[in-house]
Amino acid sequence: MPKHRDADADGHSADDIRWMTEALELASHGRGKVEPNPPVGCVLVRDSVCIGKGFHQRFGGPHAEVEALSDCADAAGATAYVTLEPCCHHGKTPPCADALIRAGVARVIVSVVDPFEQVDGGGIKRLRAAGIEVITGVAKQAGEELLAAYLKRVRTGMPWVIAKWAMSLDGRIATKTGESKWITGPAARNAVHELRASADAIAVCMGSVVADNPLLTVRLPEFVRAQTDDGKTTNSASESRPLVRLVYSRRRLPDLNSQLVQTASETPTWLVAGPEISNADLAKLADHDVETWQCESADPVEMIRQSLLWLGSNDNPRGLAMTHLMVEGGSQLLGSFAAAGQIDEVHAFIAGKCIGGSLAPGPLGDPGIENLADATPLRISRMDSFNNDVRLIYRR
Ligand code: AOF
Ligand code: ZN
Repeated sequence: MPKHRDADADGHSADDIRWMTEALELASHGRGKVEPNPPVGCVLVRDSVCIGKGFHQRFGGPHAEVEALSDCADAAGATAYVTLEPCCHHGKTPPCADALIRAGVARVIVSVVDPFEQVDGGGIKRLRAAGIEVITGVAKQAGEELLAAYLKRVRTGMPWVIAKWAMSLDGRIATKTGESKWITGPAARNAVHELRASADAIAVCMGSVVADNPLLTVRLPEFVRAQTDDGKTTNSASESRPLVRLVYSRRRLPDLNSQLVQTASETPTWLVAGPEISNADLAKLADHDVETWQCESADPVEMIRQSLLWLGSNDNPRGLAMTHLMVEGGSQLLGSFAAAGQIDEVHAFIAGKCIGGSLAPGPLGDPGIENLADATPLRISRMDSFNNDVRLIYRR
């Protein structure tokens, strides 16, 4: 087949890439609302004109293809640009592949093939069997970038891990006396609350709980206003998916008077406990509505691996797999996540201050790496500034 004039390296036409880019933009509006489902967008095109578009808007709601088909009177002969392979299973909604076949579309262009075991190429097969032309891998890199968290969970059973830290220009997260409030300014801290609002859980270690007695809630005006029917304030962008506060504790337990334990009846608070912690101590926390999960291993790397499998499964206390875990610290916990090879994305906030001193800590604690060749390569994905602070987002 001759390559299109403005084709990409895989031979996909510039038009196909342009419409898929639009579908990806639409899909991104579902981020934070559809999880653990993937954000998906769909654009219907005939004679180079968009005749319908839609995206998966909320967990349990209609899929992108169905939204787009209901946005147009007649899709016969059209090309459907879908960011993820159309599904072929009866889940919460009937198969999208069947809906596209019934609507009489002529071509389906897909960015990413769905690795979900109930789909996994089956949607494409069904479309082709119905005589529809299917092309896959269009704008694949951008598609995989948008679906990164979904793809990780489906392939490994674990949520995508975002490590967040705030540091001085010279890479310290506190002074040598431990003072860390505040390194960055209010605008940067607001961005942290926005990030929290789109995550499933925020993880901290016991060191942070003891040092800071944190509340770990989302404090943004729109969330403070969002009250549930029983008068409680919500802690997330999604009421069905309230933000969970997750404490990693190998030996020490949080004080029953800490802010976290005292508010556990209102805001979900879970504890990943090491094997040495007694059942009696765990029961005391359970009496305060803290959900506890004990790991069989005391090895920090193994604790992280096993806890991620627990969080990413439907067997966690929420009964719904997590896709985005944010790790806020301390440096010991971040060091263990790094050692486990489980930091997928870094949000580093950098302030215009220098701290200095060999005893002032950096963001990642032990064990660290010995050789630079062992560092996990991360790619810059975004740069923002908040007054005099900057945020760098790097991804695996
Ligand atoms: C599509 N279009 O817009 C989405 C798809 O829980 P359910 O029934 O909504 O099914 C979730 C699965 O459906 C999810 O794992 C993925 O395979 C697919 N999501 N498929 O054709 C969409 N969101
Ligand atoms: Zn579907």
